[in-house]
Amino acid sequence: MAVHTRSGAILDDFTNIPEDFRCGYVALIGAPNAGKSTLMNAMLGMKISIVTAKPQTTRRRVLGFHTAESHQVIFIDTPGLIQPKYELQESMVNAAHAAIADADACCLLVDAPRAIESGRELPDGLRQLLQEAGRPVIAVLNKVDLVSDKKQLLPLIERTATAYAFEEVIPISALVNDGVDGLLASLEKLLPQGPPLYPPDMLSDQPERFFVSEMIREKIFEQFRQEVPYATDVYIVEYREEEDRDYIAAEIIVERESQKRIIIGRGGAAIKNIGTAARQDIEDFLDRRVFLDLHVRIREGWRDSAAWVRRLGY
Ligand SMILES: Nc1nc2c(ncn2[C@@H]2O[C@H](COP(=O)(O)OP(=O)(O)OP(=O)(O)O)[C@@H](O)[C@H]2O)c(=O)[nH]1
Ligand SMILES: [Mg+2]
Repeated sequence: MAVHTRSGAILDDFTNIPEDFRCGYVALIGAPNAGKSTLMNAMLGMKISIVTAKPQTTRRRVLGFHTAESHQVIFIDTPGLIQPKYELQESMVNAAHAAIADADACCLLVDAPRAIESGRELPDGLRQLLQEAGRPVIAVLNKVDLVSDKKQLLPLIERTATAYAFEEVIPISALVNDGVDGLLASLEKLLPQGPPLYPPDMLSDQPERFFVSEMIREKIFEQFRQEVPYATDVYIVEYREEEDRDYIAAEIIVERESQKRIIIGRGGAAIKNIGTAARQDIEDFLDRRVFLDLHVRIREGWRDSAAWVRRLGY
Protein backbone atom coordinates (compact mmCIF):
# COMPACT_ATOMS: atom_id res chain seq x y z
CA MET A 1 0.00 0.00 0.00
CA ALA A 2 1.29 3.48 -0.84
CA VAL A 3 1.38 6.36 1.63
CA HIS A 4 -1.42 8.90 1.82
CA THR A 5 -2.09 12.07 3.79
CA ARG A 6 -4.19 11.52 6.91
CA SER A 7 -6.25 14.65 6.27
CA GLY A 8 -7.63 13.34 2.97
CA ALA A 9 -7.95 15.06 -0.37
CA ILE A 10 -6.89 18.65 -0.96
CA LEU A 11 -8.67 18.96 -4.30
CA ASP A 12 -12.01 17.33 -3.44
CA ASP A 13 -13.10 17.08 -7.00
CA PHE A 14 -10.42 15.38 -9.05
CA THR A 15 -12.46 15.87 -12.23
CA ASN A 16 -12.57 19.64 -11.90
CA ILE A 17 -8.93 20.59 -12.35
CA PRO A 18 -8.34 24.27 -13.23
CA GLU A 19 -7.03 24.79 -16.76
CA ASP A 20 -3.86 26.51 -15.59
CA PHE A 21 -2.97 23.70 -13.14
CA ARG A 22 0.74 22.87 -13.18
CA CYS A 23 2.34 19.51 -12.53
CA GLY A 24 5.89 18.27 -12.84
CA TYR A 25 9.00 16.73 -11.33
CA VAL A 26 11.52 18.63 -9.21
CA ALA A 27 14.85 16.93 -8.41
CA LEU A 28 16.44 17.86 -5.08
CA ILE A 29 20.19 17.59 -5.60
CA GLY A 30 23.38 18.65 -3.85
CA ALA A 31 26.26 17.53 -1.68
CA PRO A 32 25.64 14.98 1.09
CA ASN A 33 24.15 16.50 4.26
CA ALA A 34 22.99 19.73 2.53
CA GLY A 35 19.43 19.14 3.76
CA LYS A 36 17.68 17.70 0.68
CA SER A 37 15.60 15.19 2.63
CA THR A 38 14.77 17.73 5.36
CA LEU A 39 13.54 20.12 2.67
CA MET A 40 11.37 17.50 0.99
CA ASN A 41 9.78 16.59 4.32
CA ALA A 42 9.18 20.30 5.07
CA MET A 43 7.44 20.81 1.71
CA LEU A 44 5.27 17.72 2.20
CA GLY A 45 4.49 18.46 5.84
CA MET A 46 5.29 14.84 6.67
CA LYS A 47 8.44 12.84 7.14
CA ILE A 48 8.80 10.70 4.03
CA SER A 49 12.58 10.65 3.68
CA ILE A 50 14.92 9.74 6.52
CA VAL A 51 17.22 12.43 7.94
CA THR A 52 20.36 12.02 10.04
CA ALA A 53 23.35 14.15 11.00
CA LYS A 54 25.61 11.83 8.97
CA PRO A 55 26.35 12.36 5.26
CA GLN A 56 25.15 9.79 2.68
CA THR A 57 21.95 8.95 4.53
CA THR A 58 19.76 8.80 1.42
CA ARG A 59 20.72 5.91 -0.85
CA ARG A 60 18.09 5.90 -3.57
CA ARG A 61 15.57 8.25 -5.11
CA VAL A 62 12.50 8.83 -2.98
CA LEU A 63 9.42 10.44 -4.51
CA GLY A 64 7.23 12.80 -2.50
CA PHE A 65 4.08 14.47 -3.85
CA HIS A 66 2.97 17.95 -2.85
CA THR A 67 -0.53 18.74 -4.11
CA ALA A 68 -2.20 22.15 -3.72
CA GLU A 69 -5.11 24.00 -5.41
CA SER A 70 -2.93 25.13 -8.30
CA HIS A 71 -0.13 22.58 -8.61
CA GLN A 72 1.26 19.15 -7.96
CA VAL A 73 5.01 19.04 -7.40
CA ILE A 74 6.56 15.59 -7.58
CA PHE A 75 9.79 15.88 -5.61
CA ILE A 76 12.64 13.48 -6.24
CA ASP A 77 14.90 13.29 -3.18
CA THR A 78 18.30 11.96 -4.21
CA PRO A 79 21.52 10.68 -2.65
CA GLY A 80 24.20 13.36 -2.25
CA LEU A 81 26.59 13.92 -5.15
CA ILE A 82 29.90 12.21 -4.37
CA GLN A 83 32.85 10.57 -6.09
CA PRO A 84 31.81 6.89 -5.93
CA LYS A 85 34.29 4.46 -4.36
CA TYR A 86 32.24 1.27 -4.26
CA GLU A 87 29.33 -0.35 -6.11
CA LEU A 88 26.64 0.97 -3.75
CA GLN A 89 27.92 4.55 -4.12
CA GLU A 90 27.99 4.05 -7.89
CA SER A 91 24.27 3.31 -7.85
CA MET A 92 23.66 6.25 -5.48
CA VAL A 93 25.29 8.70 -7.89
CA ASN A 94 23.44 7.12 -10.82
CA ALA A 95 20.17 7.70 -8.95
CA ALA A 96 20.99 11.40 -8.57
CA HIS A 97 21.95 11.76 -12.24
CA ALA A 98 18.82 9.93 -13.39
CA ALA A 99 16.69 12.24 -11.24
CA ILE A 100 18.16 15.32 -12.93
CA ALA A 101 17.44 13.80 -16.35
CA ASP A 102 13.83 12.98 -15.36
CA ALA A 103 13.05 16.35 -13.78
CA ASP A 104 11.33 19.42 -15.18
CA ALA A 105 13.34 21.56 -12.77
CA CYS A 106 16.07 21.13 -10.15
CA CYS A 107 16.72 22.52 -6.71
CA LEU A 108 20.42 22.61 -5.94
CA LEU A 109 20.82 22.57 -2.17
CA VAL A 110 23.84 24.31 -0.72
CA ASP A 111 24.86 24.14 2.94
CA ALA A 112 25.14 27.93 3.43
CA PRO A 113 27.32 28.00 6.58
CA ARG A 114 29.70 25.48 5.03
CA ALA A 115 29.86 27.44 1.75
CA ILE A 116 30.64 30.64 3.68
CA GLU A 117 33.43 28.86 5.52
CA SER A 118 34.96 27.08 2.52
CA GLY A 119 34.36 29.75 -0.12
CA ARG A 120 32.96 27.07 -2.45
CA GLU A 121 29.30 26.87 -3.35
CA LEU A 122 29.13 24.22 -6.14
CA PRO A 123 30.20 20.57 -5.80
CA ASP A 124 32.89 19.46 -8.30
CA GLY A 125 31.67 18.71 -11.79
CA LEU A 126 28.17 19.98 -11.08
CA ARG A 127 28.21 22.89 -13.51
CA GLN A 128 28.87 20.57 -16.43
CA LEU A 129 26.25 18.10 -15.26
CA LEU A 130 23.61 20.82 -15.04
CA GLN A 131 24.61 22.33 -18.37
CA GLU A 132 24.30 18.98 -20.11
CA ALA A 133 20.89 18.30 -18.53
CA GLY A 134 19.67 21.77 -19.49
CA ARG A 135 16.95 21.95 -16.81
CA PRO A 136 16.07 25.18 -15.02
CA VAL A 137 17.77 25.21 -11.60
CA ILE A 138 17.05 27.16 -8.43
CA ALA A 139 19.97 27.45 -6.01
CA VAL A 140 18.74 26.99 -2.45
CA LEU A 141 21.06 28.26 0.27
CA ASN A 142 19.98 26.13 3.22
CA LYS A 143 20.63 26.24 6.98
CA VAL A 144 20.60 30.05 7.15
CA ASP A 145 19.41 29.67 10.77
CA LEU A 146 23.03 28.68 11.52
CA VAL A 147 24.47 31.85 9.96
CA SER A 148 24.67 34.17 12.95
CA ASP A 149 26.13 37.11 11.04
CA LYS A 150 23.49 37.67 8.35
CA LYS A 151 25.82 40.17 6.60
CA GLN A 152 27.74 37.12 5.35
CA LEU A 153 24.72 35.94 3.33
CA LEU A 154 24.67 38.68 0.70
CA PRO A 155 28.19 37.93 -0.66
CA LEU A 156 27.31 34.20 -0.78
CA ILE A 157 24.10 34.95 -2.70
CA GLU A 158 26.08 37.10 -5.15
CA ARG A 159 28.81 34.52 -5.63
CA THR A 160 26.27 31.74 -6.17
CA ALA A 161 24.34 33.85 -8.69
CA THR A 162 27.46 34.18 -10.86
CA ALA A 163 28.53 30.52 -10.50
CA TYR A 164 25.80 29.20 -12.83
CA ALA A 165 22.77 30.46 -14.79
CA PHE A 166 20.39 29.80 -11.89
CA GLU A 167 16.75 30.88 -12.22
CA GLU A 168 16.94 32.24 -8.68
CA VAL A 169 19.07 32.04 -5.55
CA ILE A 170 16.86 31.57 -2.48
CA PRO A 171 18.07 31.44 1.15
CA ILE A 172 16.00 29.17 3.40
CA SER A 173 16.05 27.08 6.52
CA ALA A 174 14.43 23.72 5.85
CA LEU A 175 14.72 22.74 9.51
CA VAL A 176 12.74 25.68 10.90
CA ASN A 177 10.54 26.00 7.79
CA ASP A 178 11.74 29.49 6.88
CA GLY A 179 11.40 30.50 3.21
CA VAL A 180 9.98 27.12 2.17
CA ASP A 181 6.62 28.52 0.93
CA GLY A 182 8.39 31.13 -1.18
CA LEU A 183 10.55 28.43 -2.72
CA LEU A 184 7.45 26.37 -3.56
CA ALA A 185 5.90 29.37 -5.33
CA SER A 186 9.09 29.84 -7.39
CA LEU A 187 9.19 26.13 -8.28
CA GLU A 188 5.56 26.12 -9.39
CA LYS A 189 6.38 28.65 -12.12
CA LEU A 190 8.97 26.28 -13.60
CA LEU A 191 6.52 23.39 -14.05
CA PRO A 192 4.59 22.65 -17.24
CA GLN A 193 0.82 23.08 -17.38
CA GLY A 194 -1.06 19.83 -17.05
CA PRO A 195 -3.29 17.78 -14.76
CA PRO A 196 -1.99 16.02 -11.64
CA LEU A 197 -0.31 12.66 -12.26
CA TYR A 198 -1.11 11.22 -8.81
CA PRO A 199 -4.22 11.26 -6.59
CA PRO A 200 -4.20 14.44 -4.48
CA ASP A 201 -4.08 12.63 -1.13
CA MET A 202 -1.14 10.44 -2.13
CA LEU A 203 2.25 11.36 -0.60
CA SER A 204 4.57 8.84 -2.23
CA ASP A 205 4.54 5.94 -4.63
CA GLN A 206 6.74 3.73 -2.46
CA PRO A 207 5.09 0.86 -0.58
CA GLU A 208 4.93 0.90 3.22
CA ARG A 209 7.67 -1.73 3.53
CA PHE A 210 10.13 0.69 1.92
CA PHE A 211 9.49 3.30 4.64
CA VAL A 212 9.73 0.64 7.33
CA SER A 213 13.17 -0.47 6.14
CA GLU A 214 14.31 3.15 5.88
CA MET A 215 13.18 3.93 9.42
CA ILE A 216 15.19 0.99 10.74
CA ARG A 217 18.21 2.16 8.73
CA GLU A 218 17.79 5.66 10.17
CA LYS A 219 18.06 4.30 13.72
CA ILE A 220 21.26 2.44 12.78
CA PHE A 221 22.70 5.69 11.38
CA GLU A 222 21.76 7.47 14.60
CA GLN A 223 22.99 4.86 17.06
CA PHE A 224 26.34 3.80 15.63
CA ARG A 225 29.51 5.62 14.70
CA GLN A 226 31.61 5.70 11.59
CA GLU A 227 31.72 2.62 9.40
CA VAL A 228 28.88 0.48 10.76
CA PRO A 229 25.98 2.52 9.23
CA TYR A 230 27.70 2.57 5.84
CA ALA A 231 28.30 -1.20 5.89
CA THR A 232 24.65 -1.88 6.79
CA ASP A 233 21.45 -2.29 4.87
CA VAL A 234 17.96 -3.35 5.88
CA TYR A 235 15.83 -5.86 4.04
CA ILE A 236 12.19 -6.66 4.83
CA VAL A 237 11.83 -10.44 4.83
CA GLU A 238 8.17 -10.67 5.78
CA TYR A 239 5.33 -8.19 6.14
CA ARG A 240 2.03 -9.58 7.34
CA GLU A 241 -1.04 -7.57 8.27
CA GLU A 242 -2.67 -9.28 11.24
CA GLU A 243 -5.95 -8.39 12.88
CA ASP A 244 -4.62 -6.14 15.64
CA ARG A 245 -1.12 -5.36 14.37
CA ASP A 246 1.37 -5.72 11.51
CA TYR A 247 4.04 -8.42 11.84
CA ILE A 248 7.28 -7.25 10.21
CA ALA A 249 10.45 -9.34 10.01
CA ALA A 250 13.56 -7.48 8.85
CA GLU A 251 17.15 -8.48 8.22
CA ILE A 252 19.93 -6.08 9.10
CA ILE A 253 22.68 -6.89 6.63
CA VAL A 254 26.32 -6.26 7.57
CA GLU A 255 29.64 -7.10 5.96
CA ARG A 256 31.58 -8.67 8.82
CA GLU A 257 31.28 -10.62 12.06
CA SER A 258 32.67 -7.66 14.04
CA GLN A 259 29.89 -5.41 12.70
CA LYS A 260 27.29 -8.02 13.62
CA ARG A 261 28.60 -8.02 17.20
CA ILE A 262 28.37 -4.23 17.36
CA ILE A 263 24.79 -4.18 16.03
CA ILE A 264 23.68 -6.84 18.52
CA GLY A 265 25.56 -5.30 21.43
CA ARG A 266 26.23 -6.70 24.87
CA GLY A 267 23.43 -9.12 25.76
CA GLY A 268 21.48 -7.88 22.72
CA ALA A 269 21.15 -4.38 24.19
CA ALA A 270 22.04 -2.49 21.00
CA ILE A 271 19.65 -4.30 18.66
CA LYS A 272 16.93 -3.94 21.27
CA ASN A 273 17.44 -0.14 21.21
CA ILE A 274 17.22 -0.11 17.42
CA GLY A 275 14.02 -2.15 17.55
CA THR A 276 12.35 0.00 20.19
CA ALA A 277 13.18 3.30 18.49
CA ALA A 278 12.28 2.05 15.01
CA ARG A 279 9.01 0.48 16.16
CA GLN A 280 7.86 3.77 17.70
CA ASP A 281 8.50 5.66 14.45
CA ILE A 282 6.93 2.93 12.33
CA GLU A 283 3.78 2.84 14.49
CA ASP A 284 3.46 6.65 14.27
CA PHE A 285 3.94 6.51 10.52
CA LEU A 286 1.51 3.65 9.84
CA ASP A 287 -0.92 4.63 12.60
CA ARG A 288 -1.08 0.94 13.56
CA ARG A 289 0.52 -1.36 16.11
CA VAL A 290 3.55 -3.25 14.91
CA PHE A 291 5.57 -6.28 15.98
CA LEU A 292 9.10 -5.83 14.70
CA ASP A 293 11.32 -8.89 14.44
CA LEU A 294 14.97 -7.97 13.73
CA HIS A 295 17.80 -10.32 12.75
CA VAL A 296 21.40 -9.62 11.71
CA ARG A 297 22.94 -11.41 8.76
CA ILE A 298 26.44 -11.23 7.31
CA ARG A 299 26.78 -10.77 3.55
CA GLU A 300 30.46 -10.41 3.03
CA GLY A 301 31.40 -7.40 0.90
CA TRP A 302 27.81 -6.73 -0.23
CA ARG A 303 28.58 -3.03 -0.87
CA ASP A 304 31.19 -3.96 -3.49
CA SER A 305 29.09 -6.58 -5.19
CA ALA A 306 27.00 -5.47 -8.16
CA ALA A 307 24.82 -8.56 -7.73
CA TRP A 308 24.09 -7.85 -4.06
CA VAL A 309 23.56 -4.13 -4.58
CA ARG A 310 20.98 -4.97 -7.25
CA ARG A 311 19.40 -7.73 -5.17
CA LEU A 312 18.88 -5.21 -2.35
CA GLY A 313 16.94 -3.08 -4.80
CA TYR A 314 19.48 -0.36 -5.63
N1 LIG B 1 20.37 23.95 11.43
C1 LIG B 1 19.87 23.36 10.36
N2 LIG B 1 20.10 22.06 10.14
C2 LIG B 1 19.56 21.50 9.04
C3 LIG B 1 18.77 22.23 8.12
N3 LIG B 1 18.39 21.39 7.13
C4 LIG B 1 18.92 20.17 7.43
N4 LIG B 1 19.62 20.24 8.58
C5 LIG B 1 20.35 19.14 9.24
O1 LIG B 1 21.37 18.69 8.38
C6 LIG B 1 21.57 17.27 8.53
C7 LIG B 1 21.43 16.57 7.19
O2 LIG B 1 20.10 16.71 6.72
P1 LIG B 1 19.51 15.77 5.58
O3 LIG B 1 18.16 16.28 5.24
O4 LIG B 1 19.64 14.33 5.98
O5 LIG B 1 20.53 16.09 4.41
P2 LIG B 1 20.60 15.39 2.97
O6 LIG B 1 21.04 16.43 2.00
O7 LIG B 1 19.34 14.69 2.66
O8 LIG B 1 21.80 14.36 3.20
P3 LIG B 1 22.16 12.96 2.41
O9 LIG B 1 20.90 12.17 2.29
O10 LIG B 1 23.15 12.33 3.29
O11 LIG B 1 22.72 13.38 1.09
C8 LIG B 1 20.52 16.81 9.55
O12 LIG B 1 21.15 16.76 10.81
C9 LIG B 1 19.47 17.92 9.50
O13 LIG B 1 18.75 18.08 10.70
C10 LIG B 1 18.54 23.62 8.37
O14 LIG B 1 17.87 24.35 7.65
N5 LIG B 1 19.13 24.13 9.51
MG1 LIG C 1 18.95 12.69 2.28
